[in-house]
Amino acid sequence: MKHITKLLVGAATAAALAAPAMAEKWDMPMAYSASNFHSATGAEFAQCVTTGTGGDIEIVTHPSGSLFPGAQIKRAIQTGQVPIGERLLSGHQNENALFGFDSVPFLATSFDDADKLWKAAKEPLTSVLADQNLTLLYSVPWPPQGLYFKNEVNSVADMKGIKFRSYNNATSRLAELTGMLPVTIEAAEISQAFATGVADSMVSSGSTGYDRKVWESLNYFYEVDAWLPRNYIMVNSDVWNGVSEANQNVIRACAELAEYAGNWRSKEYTGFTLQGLRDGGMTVGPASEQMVGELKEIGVTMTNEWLEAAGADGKAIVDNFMSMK
Ligand code: PCA
Repeated sequence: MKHITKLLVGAATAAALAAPAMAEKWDMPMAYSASNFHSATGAEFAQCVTTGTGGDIEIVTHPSGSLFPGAQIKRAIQTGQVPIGERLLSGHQNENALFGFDSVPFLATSFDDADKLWKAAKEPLTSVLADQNLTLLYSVPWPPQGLYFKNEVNSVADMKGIKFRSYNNATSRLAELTGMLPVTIEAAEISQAFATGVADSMVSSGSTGYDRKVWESLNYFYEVDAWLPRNYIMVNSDVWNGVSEANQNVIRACAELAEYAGNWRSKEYTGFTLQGLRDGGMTVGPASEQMVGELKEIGVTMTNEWLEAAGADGKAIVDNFMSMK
């Protein structure tokens, strides 16, 4: 925190001494509902930047996929259609397997381990993004992923033939390996998908089920703690390079605060939203031993597949992570 205070004070002084710059407005697309903790963290980050830069840069967040749906946000930033935005990078695993490091089943299953895995992955991921004209600002994990179903499920055999909502390659692969039928749907669209029977299950956090009131269609949430995927806030690098050093320092400091606050919120939101699912009428609890055992076997297959796809860089992340445990 000392580091942040120093940065903020230094930056504010520099901003006050500098000649007045042209005020810029940065639209920031975000894919998840306005009430979600990622969106709340993003709104605070935006306010921090707007205030900290003395209005030189005003960031305006657009949650719920209202400006761009999730799948289009990364490209929109890369091509300069928007200067900044938030994206679940594992949604782009087909571009580069490294983007899927946070969705490898049972590699990191707690907030502590997700934090260590992030420390191991941050540098290589930053450089992959830099090659794509993207500057990484901060990243916040979702709560642990569990399985949602309409009907009771106690084993992988019970999952056969169920229509499954996926949100990235890893979740589609999980569906295939459990005999389910994957269909990719953005979080913003899932309430309708479940209501109309396009899907009857998904893997996600209690948070997304709570945000989208899935108890209106689904009845069971099994805590599996399979992984904690992350959202990332990124800026177009050309835009970033045009920002004064003083304002870059302010933005970096706001990002550091946002990452800290977002982590904290994610933890708090875990228990709160699981209780919200219960209050909505869902049965919430740990998965059966049999189901966990079978899912872990599938996890081994998926880990090997990911390591093969991600090559030496992927192995280095996992080795680095293991050395911190
Ligand atoms: N919610 C997002 C991604 C992970 C999560 O917990 C979703 O379901 O789309």
